[in-house]
Amino acid sequence: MFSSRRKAVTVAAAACLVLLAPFSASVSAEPTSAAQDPAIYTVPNTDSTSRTEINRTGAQVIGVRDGVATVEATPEQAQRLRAAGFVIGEGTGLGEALQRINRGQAAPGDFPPGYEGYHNYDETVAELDRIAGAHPDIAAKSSIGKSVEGRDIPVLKISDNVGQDEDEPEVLFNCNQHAREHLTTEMCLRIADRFTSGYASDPAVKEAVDGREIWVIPIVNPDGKSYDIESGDFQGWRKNRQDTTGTDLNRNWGYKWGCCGGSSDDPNAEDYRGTAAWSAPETAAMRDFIDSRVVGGAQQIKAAIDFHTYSELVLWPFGHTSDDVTEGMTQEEYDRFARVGGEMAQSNGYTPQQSSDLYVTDGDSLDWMWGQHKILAYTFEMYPASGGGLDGFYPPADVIEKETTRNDAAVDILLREAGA
Ligand code: 0X9
Ligand code: CA
Ligand code: CA
Ligand code: ZN
Repeated sequence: MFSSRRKAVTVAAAACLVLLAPFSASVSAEPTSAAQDPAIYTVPNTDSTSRTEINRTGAQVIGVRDGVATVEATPEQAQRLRAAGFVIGEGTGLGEALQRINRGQAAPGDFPPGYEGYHNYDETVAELDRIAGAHPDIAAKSSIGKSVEGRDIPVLKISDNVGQDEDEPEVLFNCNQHAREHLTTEMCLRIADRFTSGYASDPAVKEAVDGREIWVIPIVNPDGKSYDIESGDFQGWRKNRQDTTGTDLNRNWGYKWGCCGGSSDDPNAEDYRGTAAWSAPETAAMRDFIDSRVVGGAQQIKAAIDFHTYSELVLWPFGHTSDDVTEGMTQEEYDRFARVGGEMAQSNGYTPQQSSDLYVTDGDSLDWMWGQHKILAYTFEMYPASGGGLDGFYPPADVIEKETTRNDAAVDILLREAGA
């Protein structure tokens, strides 16, 4: 979708202006690629119903703060939004938004200046190897499968007697389903580091590691992550790298896949659900891994967090319906989600809500983890609370420590709750 962006950078913003104010446009442009170049819009006074409606036009809500939605849309999608009655203003070309962030080129495949503290794919793998090497009794690295382009999707297991499958509640933390949400990889690495380096000295860490089997998957979407930084400049990429347009991994999970207008069948849409449930090898690998944790008929993984950015939210299922109580969710179960979600949000200052309160989705990870396996599964939308567009996906590296340690207490709450 963004393949021709670099050429279209200056044209994108102009194209939006042309739509609204034809007389002010005096642009010498390369009109070919500008026609479908996406832009970022601000939509005030939204609620979950209108945000779902926005996503149904093919546009994508990428952040919400106090009802103000940040929306990514092509000019065509923007016209559909206007036709549906949304007042959306001019928009900022995605290329322009990225240009503001991309102040300096990095070496290809590396994070650019100001972002060096982030780990790319190779650095993440190396960090997991380092941790497993330094703490062989409590940490072990393996792979849950391969991406479209053949990269391993690494997983770190942390527990006492790590080589044995003990009868301890298991907890899953996974990150970076969406390519550009790089802060989440750092969140998973923080968890991996904290529960290993703290084991000898911190009694609370030791208790958690001894009493649980913790699985950490820092990069669910290694191809997308790598593509996003491959040129040395951020690409604003979200999906995986299947069939050039990519599939939105968080619409490709198999519980009521494509059921409810919460994903798109258009390969160019940011929430493209793929050709079938599990058509992406990355989600299929996640499914196979989680299915493999059924031992003696009982799912061993009791709780999970799928980390995303951004908006500072704690979300729980279901996403496919705005009903609290429905097939697969009793009032009692819903109340537990809300109670634990509220407690975690209290600890990190995020806003707790049902995921469909953000907007309706189908085929996301939460719905399958709970719907299929009764895993107490949450999605965290991390820092920032609002981002003014694509910037929200690219906070500089100096926020990493603060914004990942901010979730330590929430992680501890979930680990506790996995034993309840
Ligand atoms: O749309 C998503 O997949 C998640 N947000 S993001 O901005 N990181 O893309 C939210 C998924 C949670 N589910 C629902 N909101 N229903
Ligand atoms: Ca153990
Ligand atoms: Ca076990
Ligand atoms: Zn996401």
